[in-house]
Amino acid sequence: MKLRYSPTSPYTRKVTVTALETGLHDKIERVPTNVDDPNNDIWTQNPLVKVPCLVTDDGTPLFDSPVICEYLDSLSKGPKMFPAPGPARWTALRRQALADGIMDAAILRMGESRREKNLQSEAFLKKQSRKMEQGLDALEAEADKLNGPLDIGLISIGCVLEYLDLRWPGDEWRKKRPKLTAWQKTFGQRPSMLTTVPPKPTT
Ligand SMILES: N[C@@H](CCC(=O)N[C@@H](CS)C(=O)NCC(=O)O)C(=O)O
Repeated sequence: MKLRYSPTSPYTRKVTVTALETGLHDKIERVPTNVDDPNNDIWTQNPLVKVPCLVTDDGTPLFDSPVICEYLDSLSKGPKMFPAPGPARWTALRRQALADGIMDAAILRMGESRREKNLQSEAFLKKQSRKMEQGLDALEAEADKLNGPLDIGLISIGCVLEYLDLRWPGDEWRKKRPKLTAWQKTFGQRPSMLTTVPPKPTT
């Protein structure tokens, strides 16, 4: 399998952590991918031209991160990151959606904040910032319960929190969120998290 990725993508990190936790990491060749290069294969493999994109051994491209993670999970002969149908599965999928939604808002906000000042929409920036804050508040509210067996919900939360440290350190998400802070401190010590710490961004 080949994984098209960019080094700071939090969605890619979800996939890599899932691969490590399910024991599949060695089966994946990693291909750094510049989505802005129209000659890059990503343009034919993912019509949305986004990473991560996993090309399976039979050449099928899979996207986006929830689909790739569930595909890897289906191959896992060891631990499973997607619980069987039932309440635990819905909880894990909801948490994944919440964490991914915070990533989406953080990325949209970053794109907007990089436009020339006179083109930026203050209302749009505030809207994305509010989504991030509300998402984090929701995570703080259930931080006491983030202690079950490892699953895709917890992986996604761990990845989004460290992505905010990378891209929005000035937001200081830990302020007023002591339970989530404590949870992340422990979760971030997992070998799969420690070995996937993203490089300092250059853009
Ligand atoms: N929902 C997608 C989001 C993927 C995504 O937004 N990836 C970013 C990199 S972090 C990307 O490739 N952006 C390029 C673009 O939007 O043109 C997923 O979960 O994989």
